[in-house]
Amino acid sequence: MMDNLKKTDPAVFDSIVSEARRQADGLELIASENFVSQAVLEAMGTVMTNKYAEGLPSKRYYGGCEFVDVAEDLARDRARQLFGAEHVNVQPHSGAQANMAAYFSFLDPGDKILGMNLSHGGHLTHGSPVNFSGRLFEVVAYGVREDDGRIDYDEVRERARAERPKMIIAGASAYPRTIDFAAFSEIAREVDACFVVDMAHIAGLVATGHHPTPIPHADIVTTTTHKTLRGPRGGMILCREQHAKAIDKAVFPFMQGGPLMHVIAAKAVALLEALKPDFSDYSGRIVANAKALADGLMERGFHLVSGGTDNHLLLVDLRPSHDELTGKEAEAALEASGITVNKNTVPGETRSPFVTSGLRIGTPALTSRGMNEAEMTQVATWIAHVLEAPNDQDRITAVRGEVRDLCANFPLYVELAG
Ligand code: DSN
Repeated sequence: MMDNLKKTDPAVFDSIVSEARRQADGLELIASENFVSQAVLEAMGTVMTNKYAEGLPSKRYYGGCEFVDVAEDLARDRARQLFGAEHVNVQPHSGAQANMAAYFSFLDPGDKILGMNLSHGGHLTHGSPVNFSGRLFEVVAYGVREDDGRIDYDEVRERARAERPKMIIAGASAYPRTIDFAAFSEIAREVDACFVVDMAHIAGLVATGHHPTPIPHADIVTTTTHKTLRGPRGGMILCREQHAKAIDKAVFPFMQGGPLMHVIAAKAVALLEALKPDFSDYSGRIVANAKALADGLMERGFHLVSGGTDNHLLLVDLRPSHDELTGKEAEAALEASGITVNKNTVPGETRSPFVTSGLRIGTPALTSRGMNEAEMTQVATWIAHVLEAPNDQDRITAVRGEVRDLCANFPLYVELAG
């Protein structure tokens, strides 16, 4: 496999093989990552990367688009079917760009938006001052309640009434609980705000009914395609027919040039996979695995924000159980043990975002490898063991070996990792 690449550019070839081996030999618990199928990988590595196709199927600015049109139409039709949406644009290169297009289909610079506080689980593009969203719009934020780590819908309503934002955005990158989209929608309607949902993290759960859908409640729904949805890295926007023109124009020509047709072809493949019954089983197992991991960690003394999880991720607040241990140190000790997670701020955070007091842990990728609750309990045991003595190199080496043995029982990309 990849003989031409190996010959032309051995350095890049080696980096790819090493990355494949890293993915295969370790436990991937970053909540936003997943492993695409071989079919999705194949679609991405094709001649469709050669084609310029500004515009939409049958309405392009270049000739020769008849075959990329087929792939894009398949992606759009399948996404509409999967999510029950009236209109879909599959061209955004990423979730951030999907959000930018969604905002600019409704807003002008300087308008006010209400989004979730990043340190409470929101996302950079929901109004962070270091992101375009915080630079171009006036931002007010809502968060979670300190005592139970849940979104405070009363606070959202109060803020919305007091601030009269032009847009409210719901969705999160580190929120372990079900989001009440109907409640958000009611608030948005009351203050005459446009309601946008960023369902990037939970898209696969939404597609299969393992999280309530935002589609009937939101004006616009954005997502990435590579998290729980298990497609190629990219973005997508779903909306009601009445917003279709504004969304399509905000994607192109406002925000992007040529779409990545090889990625759109791979999105079509992933969406076909997501329509199959076994994807629903897979999504259910993601949630069951997250619950098993949460239970395993709580039994071993860890404190989870909100006391558990309803979805694919959990957020560990290290302060009550490991007062001196930072998220940064915990991430490094686990990484050395073959367990990849990311440090994360927690509600009421007292450390910097580069240090943090928390860990975000998610189950989509390990579930794709076929792991189940028994393996999650084992992972919880290893995490507790390593974090009890994060500087103990012998302990880290021993766990690294055990992790490698477990991974060998759940092979991944065998041809690549060798
Ligand atoms: N970087 C993604 C995540 O990890 O949640 C969000 O964009």
